[in-house]
Amino acid sequence: MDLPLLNRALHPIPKAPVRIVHLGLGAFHRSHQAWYTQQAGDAANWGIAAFTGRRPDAATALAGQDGLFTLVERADTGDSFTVVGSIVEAVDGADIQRLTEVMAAPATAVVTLTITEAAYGLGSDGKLDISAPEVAADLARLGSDQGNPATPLGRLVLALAARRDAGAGPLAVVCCDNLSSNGTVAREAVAGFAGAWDTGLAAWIGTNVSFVSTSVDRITPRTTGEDVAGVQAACGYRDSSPVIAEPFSSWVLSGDFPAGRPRWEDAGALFVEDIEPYENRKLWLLNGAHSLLAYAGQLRGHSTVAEALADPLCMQAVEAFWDEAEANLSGTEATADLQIPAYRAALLARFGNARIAHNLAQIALDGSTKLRMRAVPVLQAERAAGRSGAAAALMIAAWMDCSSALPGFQDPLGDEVAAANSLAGAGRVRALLAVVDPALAADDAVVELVQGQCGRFAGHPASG
Ligand code: CS2
Repeated sequence: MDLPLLNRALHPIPKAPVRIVHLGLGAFHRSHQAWYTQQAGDAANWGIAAFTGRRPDAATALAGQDGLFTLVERADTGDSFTVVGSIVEAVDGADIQRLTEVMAAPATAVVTLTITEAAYGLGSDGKLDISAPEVAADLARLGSDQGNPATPLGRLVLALAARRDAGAGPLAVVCCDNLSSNGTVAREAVAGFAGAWDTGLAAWIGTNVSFVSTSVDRITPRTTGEDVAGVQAACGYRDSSPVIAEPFSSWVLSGDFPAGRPRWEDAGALFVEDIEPYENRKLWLLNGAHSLLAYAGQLRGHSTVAEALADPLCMQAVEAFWDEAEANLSGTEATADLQIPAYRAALLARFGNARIAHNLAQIALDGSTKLRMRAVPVLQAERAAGRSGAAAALMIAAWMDCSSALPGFQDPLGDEVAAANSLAGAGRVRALLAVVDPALAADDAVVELVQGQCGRFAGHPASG
């Protein structure tokens, strides 16, 4: 007998009015912001219109089940299942007409973004590169009124123009990508984009749009066919699009919401004045270890985070990197609140949850962008303190080794990476380092340090 498809008749979660627009409808948005919104005490007032980024099919699947999906919280002891209903519209990101309509509605108060680190189009100087081909193409489309923008930033800027034209008032843009000072990065990227198209719009954004910085956390591996079958067997309905996540979640936010926001604190979100220590803790300890495991682990023949962590060589590298990171997380007012030893212990347990098959290949994507947030600041801080930064350098070296050793290696700056890999010795290391951070590449001592760390995992496959 065919089981019914998940829908709002089966699961009567009322549809809240749209007050949040999300760009980048993927698994992480659903396990994180959509879940927090559903848990807020005033959830009935806050519906999300979520637009896809790279996967338009995600909208079709969700729209077919009224925006509902099952969140599978996967502990090492078992699964629990929650139906999430805060997404009330799931829309193809190319549907600019619907995007501009919802953004021009005065009820819309918040825009959340999970568009990936690489989508902010930052060059190695940390600024929007308006000459990047996809940005330039969007600017040409906007300038000539021919065709709709295709990048998330271009779409957001066009939608903000619609809001200005409608006189719909201020709102908050909440960046939920893993970047340091992500609110500031989003503001600069949006302002850079808008300014290159319409300076009046850039000025309007400057006074009407608040860019909120956040540190987001919830490990959310890709859903597999087995997961889909598991939900069907456990829940008695069909869900073509469940999301798997660890039970842990965290959201730290800092900034203004001029048109209001859901009471996310009811679900445990933390609102702080100074977000930097929280961001650094997350980006360096969690994401830094992830990238290190992604590169070192794949070189050692592992596929998942839990497998890599069980390899003493990888584990040792993670602990050494954490020691370096921790040395640079102390000394702030928030240090005591950060509870670094407990955080490190919790991370080991989270990474070790073998029921979460978190693929190293997925984490390894977009390395040059990610290393700028995860390895470079620790390396710089260590060297500024007169120490070597060898463990942070090892993460960068492992990325370099993967870039030449792993078939199908991908990077947003893939052409530069390939060109660098056609060189040899210190020249290769310097050119690869320049892809990540030109200032580091200009430092002979750092080039030598990183070169000395290359090959530490390659050629030493884990036994078994
Ligand atoms: C991971 C993150 O893929 C990656 O780069 O490090 O997606 C990580 O799982 C999340 O930030 C956890 O909150």
